Amino acid sequence: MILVGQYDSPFVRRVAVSLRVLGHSYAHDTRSVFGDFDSMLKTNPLGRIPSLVLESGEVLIDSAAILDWLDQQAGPARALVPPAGAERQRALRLIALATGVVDKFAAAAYERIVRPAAYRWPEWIARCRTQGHGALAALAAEPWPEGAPLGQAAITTACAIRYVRLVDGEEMPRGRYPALDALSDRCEARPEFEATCPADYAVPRGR
Ligand SMILES: N[C@@H](CCC(=O)N[C@@H](CS)C(=O)NCC(=O)O)C(=O)O
Repeated sequence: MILVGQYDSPFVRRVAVSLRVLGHSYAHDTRSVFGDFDSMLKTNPLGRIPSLVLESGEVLIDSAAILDWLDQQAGPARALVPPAGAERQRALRLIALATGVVDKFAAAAYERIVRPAAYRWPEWIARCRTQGHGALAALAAEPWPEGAPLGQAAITTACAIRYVRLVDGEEMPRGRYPALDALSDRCEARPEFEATCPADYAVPRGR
């Protein structure tokens, strides 16, 4: 299998961590969605990451669809999202909040970093951050028991926390959400997270 996309994308990273947790090995294709755009369009017509190229040559796109495939391969006993019932509903809610955190802080980051300064819209940045913090506060209010088996809700939330700290660190100093600090610390200490830790955020800068 080949995982396409760099680990500064939390969507790529949650797939990478899940592959490792489930015991898959993979090659890593680190083309950039910005620097290698034309080439990326040939892998995914949307020009987005992540994609997962299977041994058959089939290309799965979108992290949710890739993670669904991985859970199908793992079977209900090992799947990272519980297969049914209230536990599944809760996991899907937390995952929606965590991916929403990424969507909102990414929108704010693109506005602050990628868009040329003359076109930036401060009220939009503030609105995105407010929405992101709404979801972070909701995630922080959830129980994240130490010693619980690592599931997709924790993986995606930890990837989202690291991403916010990478792109908008002043918005999430340690201590603002102590429960999320603890979850992040536990996850980031695991080998699957250490091996996929993004060093930097690589997007083109506006002027
Ligand atoms: N819903 C998609 C979102 C993926 C996504 O937003 N990827 C970003 C990187 S974090 C991307 O490819 N951005 C480039 C673009 O959309 O032009 C998923 O879960 O895979």
